[in-house]
Amino acid sequence: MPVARPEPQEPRVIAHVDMDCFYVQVEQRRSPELRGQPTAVVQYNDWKGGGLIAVSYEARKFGVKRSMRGDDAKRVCPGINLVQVPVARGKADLNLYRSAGSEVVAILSSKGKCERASIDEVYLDLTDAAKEMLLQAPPDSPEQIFEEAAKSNILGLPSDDGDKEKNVRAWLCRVDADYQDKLLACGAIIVAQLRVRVLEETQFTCSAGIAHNKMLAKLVSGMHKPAQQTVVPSSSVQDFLASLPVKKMKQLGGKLGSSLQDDLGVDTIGDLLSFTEEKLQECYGVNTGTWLWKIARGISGEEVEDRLLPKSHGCGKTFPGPKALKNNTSVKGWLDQLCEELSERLQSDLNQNKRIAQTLTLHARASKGNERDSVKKFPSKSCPLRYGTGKLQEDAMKLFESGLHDFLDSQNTKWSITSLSVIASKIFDIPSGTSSILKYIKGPNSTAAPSLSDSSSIPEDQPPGNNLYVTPIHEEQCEPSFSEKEDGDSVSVISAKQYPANEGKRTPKKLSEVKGTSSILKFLSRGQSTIHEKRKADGLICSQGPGSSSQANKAEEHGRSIQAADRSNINSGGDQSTSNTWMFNIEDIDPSVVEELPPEIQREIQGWIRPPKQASTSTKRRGSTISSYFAPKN
Ligand code: TTP
Ligand code: CA
Ligand code: CA
Repeated sequence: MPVARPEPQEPRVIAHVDMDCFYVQVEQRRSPELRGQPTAVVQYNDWKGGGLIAVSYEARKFGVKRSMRGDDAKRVCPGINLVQVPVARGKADLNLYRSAGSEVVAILSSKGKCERASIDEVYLDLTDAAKEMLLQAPPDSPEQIFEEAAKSNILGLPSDDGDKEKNVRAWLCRVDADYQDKLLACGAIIVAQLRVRVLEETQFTCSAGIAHNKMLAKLVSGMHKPAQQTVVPSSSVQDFLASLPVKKMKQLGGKLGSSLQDDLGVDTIGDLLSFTEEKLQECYGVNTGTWLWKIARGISGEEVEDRLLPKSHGCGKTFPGPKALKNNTSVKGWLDQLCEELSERLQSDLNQNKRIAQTLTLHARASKGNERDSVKKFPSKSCPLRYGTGKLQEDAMKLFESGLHDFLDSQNTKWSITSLSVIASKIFDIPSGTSSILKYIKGPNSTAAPSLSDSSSIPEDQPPGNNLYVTPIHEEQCEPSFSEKEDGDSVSVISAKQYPANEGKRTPKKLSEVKGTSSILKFLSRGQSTIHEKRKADGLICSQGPGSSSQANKAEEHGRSIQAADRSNINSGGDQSTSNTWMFNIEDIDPSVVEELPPEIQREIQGWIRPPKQASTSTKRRGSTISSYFAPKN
């Protein structure tokens, strides 16, 4: 459910930038003869010419749409060029598009905080840059307004008369404008400059929305496409929202939006204005009620996160119709392929960005028996992520088996899988200054102390996830994230998607008997063997995805922990859902063990330890371990 965040007091300048027909532009840069031509990128699947996933604006004029198959596109636009997405391991390989997106991000992030929101879009917080422009070189002469800025679309200004550009130039330089509009004008100029730089340096065009918050910027960035930008002055917000259909808002696309329409007769965001905050809270709860009340007024306090990298990695594939997978061998074959790719991407994230993922989740779509659309969903399953292709493959298969077991509910019936995906999430930066810990990632046999850069390349059989004791215990909240998912047959980029996962909690254990100077290695590897022991005993430590939360899982969420994501930002509580955290159970750190560790490790660990919170009695509840909860039912 959406949550209202307080609107910052100071006016902000936020932009949302989205690339135009992105995959097509990437292909047109590779093959310049396609420029200006009706072109579409089709997914890897030759049935009826493949499904279209990106369509050039020239082709759109003929009525070609993303939902079409290649053959249908050719019927409405015989001259269309169809380009197939690159293929690797029998599925789409999006690396080309991903790195093209990174080129753009590198440019856009030069003017302020930048949040990569999907493969082809970002949010920018340009408040400081706009303030600086207003102080140093405010726009004061309409004639000198840079041309791209003068082409802006300003909501509320007449757009269809012949004087549009003149009006825009005048608006950008208004001396009588209030401070907020002046900042917005500077923001519009900065975004226009950035867009020109993107074009010059990458050959890609993009469109943008510029407003005082993320919500409004996102709502208008696609309003004038391609290669244009739209500005939302505060004075135009009410008119704009008055006619905006509720379903246009990302968070209202589903059940909440339908309930607003069906139960309250709300069709546009503006219609919400006739309800008091109390009434909305009564209908939808305190948080969602307040959030609805605020969006009706164009208020949104959501911050632009400082994040240039994706929040998770994922790859998947669909198996439509006759391609459905019907036995463990074929599932394993595909999971192996998907995990191989995931492993490569995790390793390169680790090498390039020094980031580690904590959680592996498996999602599948399935049907059983003769039911075409089984009522019961295949449950998503998660477990702590172990690095190394072999381990990912092994764990993914166990997650699948566990999910299938629950899905079949002890029925001995035929089943078929129509989509599979593996996601690595809860990615966090290895804290800077953690080189001493990293030396030990190499594993118990490694006594050498490699440099940070050496040790960042983790050997396949020494997963940092286990050695470093990653013990995720919290359910992920719904929050916007840039998660990438590849799918060979219907390639989709998941953004603002949640993968709730209650993770397995390690059994608390005494470590005081662990002696010797290599005790951290024992300490760490001991944890690993504990996981293996439990895996053996219980089949698998895993947790279940959406819709399967239980008292037992909730109890896990309240387990005592300390976060060691960042030594300068340690706490033992707070909102852990919004930060990428690396969690230790406090019980796992035995002071006598710490004293025996090499001094640099002692310093690090002692810096993390804080007095624990009073343990909640709920954590002691019987059967509260994820593993016992998910032990196969007989
Ligand atoms: P979008 O930004 O949704 O679309 P687009 O960039 O192609 O076109 P527009 O100018 O309207 O923004 O998606 C970005 C890329 O992500 C798109 O080029 C292809 C890929 N994509 C998929 O593969 N599957 C999908 O379902 C969607 C929506 C996008
Ligand atoms: Ca786009
Ligand atoms: Ca997009």
